[in-house]
Amino acid sequence: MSKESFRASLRSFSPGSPEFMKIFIAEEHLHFENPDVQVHIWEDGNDYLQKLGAFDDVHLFRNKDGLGMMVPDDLGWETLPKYVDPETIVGIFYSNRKIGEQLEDMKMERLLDEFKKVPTQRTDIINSITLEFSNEKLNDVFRVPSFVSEHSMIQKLMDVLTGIRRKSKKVLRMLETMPQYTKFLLLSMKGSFTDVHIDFSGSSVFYHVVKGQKVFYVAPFNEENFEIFKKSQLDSNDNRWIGDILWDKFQRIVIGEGETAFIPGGYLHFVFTPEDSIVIGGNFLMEKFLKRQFDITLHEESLLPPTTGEPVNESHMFQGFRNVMFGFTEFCLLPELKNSPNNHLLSLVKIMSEEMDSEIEIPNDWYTKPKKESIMEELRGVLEPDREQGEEELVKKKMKMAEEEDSVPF
Ligand SMILES: O=C(O)CCC(=O)C(=O)O
Ligand SMILES: [Fe+2]
Repeated sequence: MSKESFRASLRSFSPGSPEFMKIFIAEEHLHFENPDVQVHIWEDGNDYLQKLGAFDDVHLFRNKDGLGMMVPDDLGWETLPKYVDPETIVGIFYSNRKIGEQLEDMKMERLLDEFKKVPTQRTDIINSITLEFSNEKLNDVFRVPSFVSEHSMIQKLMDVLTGIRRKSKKVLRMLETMPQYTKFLLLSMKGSFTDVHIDFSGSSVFYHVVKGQKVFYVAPFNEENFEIFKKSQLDSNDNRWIGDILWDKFQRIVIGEGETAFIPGGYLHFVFTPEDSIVIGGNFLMEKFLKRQFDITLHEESLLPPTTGEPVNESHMFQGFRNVMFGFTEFCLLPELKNSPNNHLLSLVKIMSEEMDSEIEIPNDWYTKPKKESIMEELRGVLEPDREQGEEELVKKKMKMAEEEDSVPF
């Protein structure tokens, strides 16, 4: 059918529902093309830095050689119990059910049993995309692509903190509670559908298909797309599918077995799984996308209920994003700037000082308000050297801060 009738027929059903999927699957491969979206396809990961370039576009590596990523050769459906404790509780998502009836938890063992059923025996389509495997055996035999460890702001912060010889209580606490988002194991049944979203805090993504196949539909982060996305999420009266509203912006990308995709921060995407799939993927914050990471976080925070307490959809957020920004500023950005000032660092200072807010309190805050204020003050001092206090005063302030450091009640 024509694109317009395909679109129109999808409009009658809710995204991901069995009726929607029946239509979608028949023709999805024909109707999502946006020549403005660049997808670079590479044979392998050798010279990945050169290939990724400024990392403004999506990249697909047919083969993981050269990426510096380590994945066990025998990883598959039969060997999963060896790598993930069968007792581990896994968050799952019933892709075919109504919103409100989708989320559940189950043991890994049971989840794998569900995958053993042939598709015709299955009553539900299960998509499990939230298992972070740092605490599983898989962690010992997996290594993220070098690009991720080299560009992750969290990794940089971890490295600096780990290198501190006499660690204050605060530093130890930071290391213990550092957000971990680079290692997810995704198990998706054939027919799974993940609706249009932007990954939490505008984080960038690597996505390696171990078994099966995934189809991504991606639209770049730009003002227009982001505005439409925000509006559609905020307006509860508008129940049109955002995929329909932004239809022509999406480009379809097939990620086959053994292939690895890199997606820059902020890209809108939705995902269809044509075959049972095992994926290892992860999210990382990048200096390059600092501003949009703040913009997207602010939007996510605006969706939280206005009441205090635990936000309902907190699990979909980069928990501790603001902790990481203050930590990064204190331990990476400001010291680096003192050692070797350059324009890149100055541009980060400018964004940090505009976007960070000492008034915002988050669950498990690493920083007290006065400490946040003093970091903000230091940032302003960098931008407006006239404001900078005399050397003596600065030393005094630093000593006071150091004293405070160990008295922060965690
Ligand atoms: O594989 C999927 O179904 C969704 C992947 C994704 O976009 C995510 O986890 O953010
Ligand atoms: Fe995603």
